[in-house]
Amino acid sequence: MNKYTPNEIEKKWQDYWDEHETFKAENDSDKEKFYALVEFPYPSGQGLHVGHPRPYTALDIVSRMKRMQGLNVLYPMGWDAFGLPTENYAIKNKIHPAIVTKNNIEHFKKQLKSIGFSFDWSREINTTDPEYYKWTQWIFLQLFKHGLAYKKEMPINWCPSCKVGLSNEEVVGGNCERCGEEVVRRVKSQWMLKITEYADRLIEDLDDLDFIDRVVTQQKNWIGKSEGASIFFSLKDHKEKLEVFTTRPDTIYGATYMVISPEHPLIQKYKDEIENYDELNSYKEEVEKKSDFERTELSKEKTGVEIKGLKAINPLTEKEIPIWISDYVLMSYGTGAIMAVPAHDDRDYEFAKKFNLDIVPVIEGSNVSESANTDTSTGKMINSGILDGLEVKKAISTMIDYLVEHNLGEKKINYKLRDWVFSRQRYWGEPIPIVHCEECGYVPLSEEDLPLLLPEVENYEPTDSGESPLSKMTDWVNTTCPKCGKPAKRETDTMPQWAGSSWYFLRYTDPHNNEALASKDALDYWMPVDWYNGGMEHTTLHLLYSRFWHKFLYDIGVVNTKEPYQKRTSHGMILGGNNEKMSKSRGNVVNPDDIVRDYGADTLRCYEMFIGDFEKPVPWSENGVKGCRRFLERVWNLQEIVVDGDKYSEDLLSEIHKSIKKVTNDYENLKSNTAIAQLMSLSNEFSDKGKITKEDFRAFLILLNPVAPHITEELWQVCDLGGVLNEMSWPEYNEELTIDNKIEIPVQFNGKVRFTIEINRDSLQDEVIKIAESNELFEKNVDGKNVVKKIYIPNKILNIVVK
Ligand code: ANZ
Ligand code: ZN
Repeated sequence: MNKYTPNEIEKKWQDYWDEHETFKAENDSDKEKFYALVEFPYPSGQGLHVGHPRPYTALDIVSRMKRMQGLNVLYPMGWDAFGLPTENYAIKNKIHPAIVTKNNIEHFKKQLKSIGFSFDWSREINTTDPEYYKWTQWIFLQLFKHGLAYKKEMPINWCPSCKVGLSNEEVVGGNCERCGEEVVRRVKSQWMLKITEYADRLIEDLDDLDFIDRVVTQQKNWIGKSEGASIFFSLKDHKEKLEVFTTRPDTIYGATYMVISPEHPLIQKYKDEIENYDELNSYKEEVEKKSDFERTELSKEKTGVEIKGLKAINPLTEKEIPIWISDYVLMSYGTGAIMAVPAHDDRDYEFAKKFNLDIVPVIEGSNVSESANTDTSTGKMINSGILDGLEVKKAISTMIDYLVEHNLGEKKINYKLRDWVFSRQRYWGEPIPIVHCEECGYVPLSEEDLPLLLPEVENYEPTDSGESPLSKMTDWVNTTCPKCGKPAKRETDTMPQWAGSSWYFLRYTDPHNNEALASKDALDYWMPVDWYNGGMEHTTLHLLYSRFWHKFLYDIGVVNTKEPYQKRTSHGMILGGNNEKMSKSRGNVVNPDDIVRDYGADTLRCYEMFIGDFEKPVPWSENGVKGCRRFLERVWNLQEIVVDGDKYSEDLLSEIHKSIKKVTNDYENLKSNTAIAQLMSLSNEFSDKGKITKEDFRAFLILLNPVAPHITEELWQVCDLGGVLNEMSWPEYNEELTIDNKIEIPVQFNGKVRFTIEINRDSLQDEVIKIAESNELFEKNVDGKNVVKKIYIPNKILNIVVK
């Protein structure tokens, strides 16, 4: 027997698969399809990380199994290659970002190939390829033509270090998601996409999908649908109404003051009447430096200024109440104004305490100040005029009816979701195919002029004014208006990183199409993606954005499914050995190349699947890697005990059928860890027995193949098992043979379980009683009394009645 030499074997089979296009998916096929998708990587300069292979292996296992089950499987890979790190690297090292990208992709691809994933490489895509981004631009034009892309002066989140505008999603805890720098606000004219128009559908259509619960919850929370009412408060001595949004119209009798956002237009409008305008203005200037996150943090000390010279009237109590400005009310949510109910809202309570404002409880026993009960969702209304005595729920609907009837307000639904800021003032992104003409405004390029290529620039540095580097390219910027032919200027902002990934799964179905983003036939056949696995960090960004684009493409008849992905799962992170996130600075990074070199790709794959529950984060362990290598060594040695025989060994029959059932189900449910444990146990039985038939070994190798594709192919060949493994069919099991013949049943005495016995399934009553009586605990429990009854419920329980 030869030694197990993964480096030789693995290369050999990878070349074989390449040469035979083993994993090529067919577009014109009568077979049932299965589309498995993993998030395509950003080809960074660091190369592959051991975190990448975890999800890739998990769906590789599913893909390999499904192929052997007779399905036409599409399992593609590509590159999400526009983005800041590449641009920053290009700036620093004075290399064109396209070249940096090309080099990084080469490196990534080599690494991925060395791990033996069954990707269909003939469908590789790259978002920075003009043949690809032509269609990203095409989709943008459709959005524009349908009124879903518009330009707006927006206070945006600005990262002073990256010199780039960030979407809310890219601001984490008030800091830039990429570099960690504190984000400030800045007003810029930005391209926006109207994702809010799809808010309801993005929530409702989740019901028909097979997404894991935490993804569904996070998406719903992010969209943040809240139902309530708009209420109009009058300004004293004016016709003006101040509109607020509240989810609790029932608490209106407790509204003792109002708070408006420091940016609220009311202040400008009544500038002349307001006595302390300067004070308000300087407060506003302070506030503008803060992010929304900081402003609304619960624990923060409350600040604010009362507006002198303006008062509001509570429409129900008809009392005159003060109006304040405070940073905790955001201009970007609801109407930018609230009625403050300090007795039942934490922020209002702290604010009222600090500034000595009236606090009037309106729900019995659920005052914020009485910390014993702060649940305001139930209880009886008090101090509340027409609502007195009503339950909260009833009070809400009663108040809404009252407000509507008296023209004081209306039912209202609000969303936390904001429109998507779609411009970046950077070079390395898709150019936005729009021209600005003094006469015609924003004019789309004609579709024949796509792709609009990124021009070559000398310098990729963003300008200090925050304009894109493209703005310095006057030759490129100055153009003619596609509509009237007069001089016009090109848009110099580029698209954000999320653009290319918002539709890439469509391109995989037909990646070389020049006429359309993909052919109708290809889309009809392959969509939706049957199973998409990706990181939880992409739940509110990529996953939501791509669902939005897909729904739009559905509306305009480009795709035939409402949703892009039928099923969504997510993996836990692989941490460093010290349980911390792997990072260069912590010095705990493991390079997959080293593991492949020292132990082999099959060991890496096996270890990443055996390491723990797929959904949970888990620390890396070199010992665990060694354990998996030892397992594969034992598998390698099994070739010594294989003898001729085209049937399963009689005494392994049950164990093999059980393994087929368990492994098949486990793979299907992302439980490869327990599947591998089952195969370890089966291989032990094989070696204990000392002799197995070829058929025994065939079943075992096929089951292990999705996890360890190289060693299993090699053993198949070495043992002369016929053909090549990947062309075999997945083994079937016989349910009857998987059922354990031995079962345990409890024995009760006067209704209490005293011990259990092991019996053969379907034994006769007499045999069962005999076994029970022979147990030493039987006489002890009879305890000298008379046995008056013995009741046996087959395969379930034996009841003994003593008196
Ligand atoms: C009165 C009230 C009484 C409120 C009470 C809450 C509890 P969600 O669920 O997040 O939609 N609010 C409205 N607009 C706001 C803004 N621009 N900035 C800050 N807060 C704002 O929350 C809705 C509630 O948040 C609204 O209902 C309003 O306070 C506040 F016992 O009105 B409520
Ligand atoms: Zn024009």
